[in-house]
Amino acid sequence: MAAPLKTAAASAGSFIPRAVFEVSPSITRSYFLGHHVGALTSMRKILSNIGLVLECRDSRVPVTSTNPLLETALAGRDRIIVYTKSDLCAPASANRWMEKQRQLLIDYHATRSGITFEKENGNNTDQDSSWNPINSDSGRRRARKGKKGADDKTQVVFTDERNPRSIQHLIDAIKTRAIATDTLTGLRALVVGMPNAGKSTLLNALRRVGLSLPKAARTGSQPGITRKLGTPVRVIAEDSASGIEQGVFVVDTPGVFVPYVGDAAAMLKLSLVGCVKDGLVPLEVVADYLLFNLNLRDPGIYAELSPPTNDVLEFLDAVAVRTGKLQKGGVPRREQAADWIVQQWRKGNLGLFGLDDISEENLKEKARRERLGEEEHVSMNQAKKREKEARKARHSAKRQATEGA
Ligand SMILES: Nc1nc2c(ncn2[C@@H]2O[C@H](COP(=O)(O)OP(=O)(O)OP(=O)(O)O)[C@@H](O)[C@H]2O)c(=O)[nH]1
Ligand SMILES: [Mg+2]
Repeated sequence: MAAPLKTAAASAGSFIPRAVFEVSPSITRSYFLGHHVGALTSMRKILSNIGLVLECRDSRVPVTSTNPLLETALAGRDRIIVYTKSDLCAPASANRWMEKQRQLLIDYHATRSGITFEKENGNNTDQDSSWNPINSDSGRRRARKGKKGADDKTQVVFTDERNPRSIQHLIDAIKTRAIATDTLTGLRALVVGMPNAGKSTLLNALRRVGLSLPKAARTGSQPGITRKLGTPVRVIAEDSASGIEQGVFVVDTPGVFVPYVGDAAAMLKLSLVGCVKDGLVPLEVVADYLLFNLNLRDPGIYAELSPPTNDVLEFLDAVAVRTGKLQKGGVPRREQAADWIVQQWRKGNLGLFGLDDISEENLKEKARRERLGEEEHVSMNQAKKREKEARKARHSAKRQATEGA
């Protein structure tokens, strides 16, 4: 989601940001690890005991962090799509804009699952109701069955783990499912998603808000913290009076990446949000992509670190000097500076904005392509072949650079 911040020209005089980011097609676009494959296999094995899937996607890349592998592997199960880290998408003051973005995503998923929704009356700026999942009571009133045999299996919720209200709305949505589920053992939900999407944090938050219990899953800022499927953890107590027999349990899972990212720009986005291991795509390239995005919004965001620039080396040198990341003789440590600046953005210290362009036209076009089967799905063999070709291209570019030096 591209947050509505000041325009670059407004705060930087005559500075003109790059309109396009030139990304090398040979960057690594694969991060499919052994434990990703293992996790998929384990998930399939326990699927018959799972009544609900909580599919986490990062709100900063709500479309790019979709994993078709997971969608396919878990197809047919009731599902709630949880857009995590919504606090990092836009400042709290951009309430109306956020609500519009949410509505666009809700409409997109409704189109995908064959449900059409009536638009709400006017602008809903009420913070509390804006968190509502589409199948909450108010959401359900707006839902109408589509013509193509609608199913209402997909719900959409936005969470900020530090906002208990957003977590409570998810709990309410899960409770509705639990009441509708007739089970002697309690509803079991599987929390899935790309690496580092915030799955374990979500499980902990559900437990904290739902039961006032301490965290049960390990979390961390790098991908790959969870390596194995967890044991079921209770997040909602049994409440026979409300029809929730035995309560609700959530099973944490390792993040699963896709075999190959067809679009090089998407790989940059996933690298910037921390979905792949830092360094897989060179940090200076990731920092350059961040600089490109900062400049499109407002180079004033980094005014304390560097004058406005489109040159990443100039930028990193200025950051290194400002933050004391220098080798002997005052030579800037560019890689450290790149790492530092990327971490600052991830923490929300360099503007709150997302990277996918969530416009009505884009989402409609995406839904259309999906309907027609035009979205690219790369098989494992194709992925390996493409990665091999990219590796060759990287090596030959390196060789040419050394020969030319
Ligand atoms: N700002 C913000 N940070 C969050 C939120 N949820 C998770 N995080 C952070 O995102 C990072 C990843 O969280 P995890 O819960 O470990 O992610 P995961 O999906 O379990 O990651 P893997 O197990 O490695 O696949 C951590 O640094 C969390 O603190 C959120 O709602 N807001
Ligand atoms: Mg985890």
